[in-house]
Amino acid sequence: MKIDKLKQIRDNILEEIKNSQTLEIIEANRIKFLSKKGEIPELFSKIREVANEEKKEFGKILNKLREEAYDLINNLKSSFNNTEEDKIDLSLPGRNIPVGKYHPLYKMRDEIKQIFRQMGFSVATGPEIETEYYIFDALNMPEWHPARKITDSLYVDKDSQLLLRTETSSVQIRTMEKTDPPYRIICPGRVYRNEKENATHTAMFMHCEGLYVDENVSFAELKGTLLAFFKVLYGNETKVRFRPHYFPFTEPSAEVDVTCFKCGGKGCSLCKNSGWIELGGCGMVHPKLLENVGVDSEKYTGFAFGLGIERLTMLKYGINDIRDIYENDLRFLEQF
Ligand code: FA5
Repeated sequence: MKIDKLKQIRDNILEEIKNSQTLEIIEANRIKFLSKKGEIPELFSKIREVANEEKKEFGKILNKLREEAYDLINNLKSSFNNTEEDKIDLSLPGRNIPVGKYHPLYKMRDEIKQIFRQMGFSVATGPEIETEYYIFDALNMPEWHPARKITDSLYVDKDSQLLLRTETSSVQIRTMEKTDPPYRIICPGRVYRNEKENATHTAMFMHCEGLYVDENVSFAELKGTLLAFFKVLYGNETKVRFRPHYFPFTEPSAEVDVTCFKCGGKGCSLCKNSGWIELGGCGMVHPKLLENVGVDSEKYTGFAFGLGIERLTMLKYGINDIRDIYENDLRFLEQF
């Protein structure tokens, strides 16, 4: 074979490779020209037929052709990868990334904090695992009180008297121990009770306790504070009733009810036909509690209250079953 003929074959091969339009054609040309039985190795076998004085140049041209063909194919392949497969299409609409929302229970907790802050209360917190002292003894709970039993409370360890707090009143005691009066605090937080669950009760729920202790604090101020709170939360038309009750830590004591949101007060299964839903307990701080923490009960008086945040949430958003709040069903949560 003559050198001129080889040069012509070389130009044709390189031209054909350059014209490869798709990845499949590039691969087909690689096999056609560079594989073991491909056209370029085939040309190497023709060296035998070349005149002796041209053999050297023939070999040089062939080696260069093999190199060029190899580089060309590799470059074409990588340019195809960049332009076809990894290409970013800027005209495509963006993907919707779902954004989380604030849980209705926490919305309510923050609203409660906001309302009481405006009335001059500050927020106090404390541990969820408590000793019997802070849950029962300091709160004037008699030895016989059913809440002390494991059937009512969830003990971490009965022997060491450690239990999950059943109310956040323990935070009130801890606060009064640390500082001198006056106190004006709310204590929102999780509490735990050994309860059977139903539409209005769960074993873990959120409490918001409040405490106001100063000179000459009266029951009228307690009523006024809670009434103002409920009116800001539910609107001016809200009706609240105070029912006499017994709590060991307050005297006198009352339970606070608000008109049932489901039946509007007519009576239904949710409110057990009473027309009212119980939202909390309250009363004037028992003098023994003040003495337990070294506060002069002759000089200071105070009121305390405890509200269930789930019940407040149910009333605000018309939720019929408290368990919906904890089931994390997106169809429920997305409504808020
Ligand atoms: C108490 O826990 C008293 N510590 C409240 C109190 C504080 C009275 C300060 C006086 C002075 P009670 O057990 O009733 O009270 O609970 C208060 C509120 O928590 C109830 O009115 C109700 O709204 C809510 N609650 C009680 N038990 C549950 C439960 N299992 N699931 C959901 N909410 C509950």
